[in-house]
Amino acid sequence: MGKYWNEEIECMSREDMKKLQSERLVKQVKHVWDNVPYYRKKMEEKGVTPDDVKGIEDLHKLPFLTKADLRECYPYGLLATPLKDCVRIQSTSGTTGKRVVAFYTQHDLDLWEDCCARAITAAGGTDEDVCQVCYGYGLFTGGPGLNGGSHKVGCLTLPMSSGNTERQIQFMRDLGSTIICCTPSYAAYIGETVKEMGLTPDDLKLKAGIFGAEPWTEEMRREIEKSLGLKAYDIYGLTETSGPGVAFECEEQTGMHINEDNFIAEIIDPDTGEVLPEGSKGELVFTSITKEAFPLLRYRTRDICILSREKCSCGRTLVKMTKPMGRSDDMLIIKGVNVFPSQIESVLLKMSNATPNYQIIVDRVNNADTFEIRVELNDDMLSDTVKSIEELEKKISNDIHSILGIKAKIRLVEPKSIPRSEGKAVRVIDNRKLH
Ligand code: DLL
Repeated sequence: MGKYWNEEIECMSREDMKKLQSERLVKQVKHVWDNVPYYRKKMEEKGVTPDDVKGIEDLHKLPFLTKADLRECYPYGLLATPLKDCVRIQSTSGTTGKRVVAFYTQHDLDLWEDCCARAITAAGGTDEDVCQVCYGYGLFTGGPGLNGGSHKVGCLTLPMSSGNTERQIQFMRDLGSTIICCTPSYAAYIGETVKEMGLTPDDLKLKAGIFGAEPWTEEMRREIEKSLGLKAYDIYGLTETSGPGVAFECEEQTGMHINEDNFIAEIIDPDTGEVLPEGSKGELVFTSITKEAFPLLRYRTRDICILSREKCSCGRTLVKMTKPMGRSDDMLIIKGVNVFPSQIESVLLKMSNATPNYQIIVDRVNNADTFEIRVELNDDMLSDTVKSIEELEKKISNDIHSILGIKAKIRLVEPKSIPRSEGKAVRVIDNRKLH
């Protein structure tokens, strides 16, 4: 088995790739126009018809699609094939309101798994490997995506899902796992547990890790590589465009190659929507040109990054994206869960004795996220008993937990102690040094 999963595509000349993308885009625009009334309306509003799109040079004429469109169309409004042709649904990790649901035909699943197979192959995976998948399985795309990719490559696949860390390590030792796939924070935790169990990386056979779904630093990469004795590869993706495998890292470890035969990437100015020249930092926008069931045209990811076409030593010609450097909306990813400050605000606003003055403080201690919410009491509460203040703390904590699925440390603070702002309120203090 070679070092590429699909050499023809991964090392294709720019000219040929442009041609392929153009052909697929023209077909996709027609497919969407014919089958998704919501999209046709958006295009009509912008005065564009499929005839106006003759190749990727016309991509900029199409309207953007955002998460708000997806919410509005929930659940079936953007479906481009008959429901009977769909075989799978996956969903985002956000836990409130309307989730984003993505649909897949068998062909869509095939292409998605193929993207993951490219990532595993780029990390050195072959049919000789034992691949332990410890991303969550279920609606989250991490487990199912890498599981499918691992099968394609022919690895012996361990569908572990996350959690039960000692058992993970036991299996790793008993079955000689050589590749592990999970979030970087979970990888770091596994590394710590290995040490606590009195083991060293020499007791394991791991050679590669495929880590993504959340931001992580180069420092964290080195730490994980040391604690588990492997080479750590980044992987990127989002539910809306399929899941993991939209982009993957090669041995050079300097950014992720985007699977351009399936996704056209653009960088735009998040404020004006203007397409930025190559090398600029801006919001990543994807157009899926091969998806049948849930094809998104010009979908705004909100992830901020830079694209680069510099020659890569691995031989791949696929454009590379840097690690996402933040988001253009206010979404935080805490302990792997998507959190919008507005969700916290709405919990607080439902309580009569808490004020909407709050601050979210996020940090990373020993590679695990910490999550604290400071809430200002109103003046009336000051005269209350300690017991009733404790009760309020508990109530906020429980409500936040039931909405987000993760626990926050609640700290009630004195009236007027949270700094006021004359411009935008600083709701979030993110001390995680991720970039
Ligand atoms: O996180 C898909 C995935 C699973 C990717 C497993 C990689 C591995 P969502 O839950 O829809 O999908 O979250 C997508 O997560 O817009 C980014 O903000 C963030 N994200 C994903 N991968 C990375 C990464 C999956 N490698 C959102 N580095 C995206 C930084 C990442 N952020």
